[in-house]
Amino acid sequence: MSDFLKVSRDGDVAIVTIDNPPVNALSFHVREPLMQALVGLRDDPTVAAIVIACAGRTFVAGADITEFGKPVQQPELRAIVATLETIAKPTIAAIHGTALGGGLELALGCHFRVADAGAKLGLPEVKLGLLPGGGGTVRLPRLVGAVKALKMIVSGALIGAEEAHAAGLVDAVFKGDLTTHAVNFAREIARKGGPFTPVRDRNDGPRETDLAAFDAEAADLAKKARGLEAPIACAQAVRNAVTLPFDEALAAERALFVELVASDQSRAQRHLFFAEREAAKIPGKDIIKRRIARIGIIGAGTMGGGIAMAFANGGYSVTLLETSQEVLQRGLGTIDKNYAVSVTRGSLTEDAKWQRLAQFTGSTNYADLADCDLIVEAVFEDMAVKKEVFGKLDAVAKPGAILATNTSYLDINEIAASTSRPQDVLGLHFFSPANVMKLLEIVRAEKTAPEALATVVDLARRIGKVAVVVGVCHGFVGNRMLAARGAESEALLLEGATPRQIDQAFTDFGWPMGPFQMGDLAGLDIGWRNRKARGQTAVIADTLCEQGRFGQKTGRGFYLYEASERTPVPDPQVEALIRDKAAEKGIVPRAIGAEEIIERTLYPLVNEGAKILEEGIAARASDIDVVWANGYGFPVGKGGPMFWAGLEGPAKLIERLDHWHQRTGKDVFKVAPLLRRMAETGSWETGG
Ligand code: T1G
Repeated sequence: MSDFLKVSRDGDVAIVTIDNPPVNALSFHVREPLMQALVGLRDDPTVAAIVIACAGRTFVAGADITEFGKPVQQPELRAIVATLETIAKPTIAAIHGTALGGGLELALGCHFRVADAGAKLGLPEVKLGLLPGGGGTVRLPRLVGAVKALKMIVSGALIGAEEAHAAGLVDAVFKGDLTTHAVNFAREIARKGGPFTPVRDRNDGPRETDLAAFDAEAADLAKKARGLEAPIACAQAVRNAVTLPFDEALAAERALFVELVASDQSRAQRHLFFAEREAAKIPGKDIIKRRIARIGIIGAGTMGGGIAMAFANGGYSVTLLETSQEVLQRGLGTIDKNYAVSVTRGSLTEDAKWQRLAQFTGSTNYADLADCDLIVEAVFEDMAVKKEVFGKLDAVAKPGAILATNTSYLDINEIAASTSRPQDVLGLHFFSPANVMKLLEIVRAEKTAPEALATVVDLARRIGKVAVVVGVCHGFVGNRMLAARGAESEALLLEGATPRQIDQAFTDFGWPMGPFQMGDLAGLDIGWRNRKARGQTAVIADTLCEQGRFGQKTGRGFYLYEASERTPVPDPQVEALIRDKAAEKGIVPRAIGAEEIIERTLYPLVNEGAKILEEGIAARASDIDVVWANGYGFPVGKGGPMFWAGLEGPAKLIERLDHWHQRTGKDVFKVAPLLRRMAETGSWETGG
């Protein structure tokens, strides 16, 4: 047949095996031989049934995303599915690993689907700013019902084989040799005889779709879209599936797909898809990774506890060390409570909770860390304290153990130099809550050994984190750029903007929340302590903190939190405080629009990113995008700050940054040479 597809026979059952590593994407070089094979087998009277399976670790994980935006090569997936539905003999998809996007759509073109017990199925196109373009929005509702299909397609979430079976998406679930099970299933079906109904003609879901309930569900999901077009299009396409004739709904799906695939949002989200995978690639060939089995965590506070949970959730045994039994028990108690919340929410079973808790060992003795392969320090953010801890670690840790610090700001070269093994020292900068946030900034210090780095990059993937390797500077990539983004926040307030106006400009841009609401959520006292440690001031935020207004945790910060602790209410007292401080500085307030707010916050963000690239603190512009999309809520529909700069127009950024530099003389507006070069070349390549 071809290098990417072979046809074999087991008696009168034909098995079409796709073999396109690493994830059997439906690239053109697969589609062409697949179409030929199906037509041939359809018309071969010696064939009683056809099984479609895949070699390697997964069934088809979708259309080939690298082909999007390029001229389409025929046959397309939907033509293959249409051909499948002309086959009278039974067709069976044998699903192992993942059946995603176009892969599930191919399977929906078959009369039957059987799955391995560990398989996952879904239509995650929405995460690429798309919708299923191979008939998934029209066929899936016919099997699982409109509301289930709506939830699956708008969220892009995957479901397991058992849930898929219960929902009517797969017809049987097997353990063991799936292809053999599928062939036996096919033979049995063929023996029983047809006719076999293609999914397009089935309606196994609830007879009548309660459109009012459907629309209410769709409206609810749309609220969470935050300006993303794909979720809305997905809901519309599924609604078409239950209100229009099949072929009309299919045509409507196509039109929506063509529109989305050409959109900036989808280009941005596809950029992030590949950027996340690129970020995990560190230079150097055949680096031997160290074996990691046991993890040690020093500090059972908010960060230490969350980090410990992240590793336990990844299946690792964890030794949690604290200075006293009392503090240790408090930390373990918080972990227990967090798992209990997950059980209550149904995202964890009671059994799983106890299994996780059994992976923890508490200690107050450094010697108990002697058998750990990786030790993460998460103690108070003070250099002297960190050095003392690393000194003790240096004495007890076994040779080859990786010693990591969770510092958010401090100089890791200095910490490493306080040990006899700087080659084993690096930063693992988790984001709070560490058991939830996906981003992990892995900080490579000057002497960090390549295999130590490669080991933790691999480990990050095993615990479900998105890793980005960064160099040492104050605040690394994320927090350093955050400081540049916030540099003008106070000035904007003093000159006339309100916290609500600035936050509104951010949420309109697509952020989950603006800087002032975020500050109140995280706690204004953290930034206050940092500024004091660095001898810096922020006249308004400092005054609020002096008044005990630390944000949500004290019921008031830049906003009031009376009714419910999470809903921010503008506080006239804060606005009066801002007016007073402005008057003290002789600043006359003026109207400030959203455009100016974005210029004075997000343009410096991009500019700082350019400086970070120039200094080699980040290896790729796309790494910076991954940091901001996974750690700081940068809208995925804009692809991250560096990708967004391309959409916004580097020339405009430079013109406005120059404007504000002249007006304020502030460094954050001083245009980085790389940004000027990017405006000429269109690329962030440093050429370094
Ligand atoms: N197309 C092209 N390359 C792909 C790919 C795809 N669909 N999926 C993965 N890769 C590459 C990836 O870039 C990486 O490359 C390597 O495979 C391993 O991936 C018409 C519109 C399947 C769960 O959204 O979610 O179908 O970096 O590192 O962690 O309706 O890959 O090694 O060079 O992620 O084991 C819908 C996307 C497409 C699923 C495996 N499908 N893939 O995870 O490996 S749109 C998806 C994944 C579509 C139709 C539409 C994951 C995975 P490299 P990996 P993994």
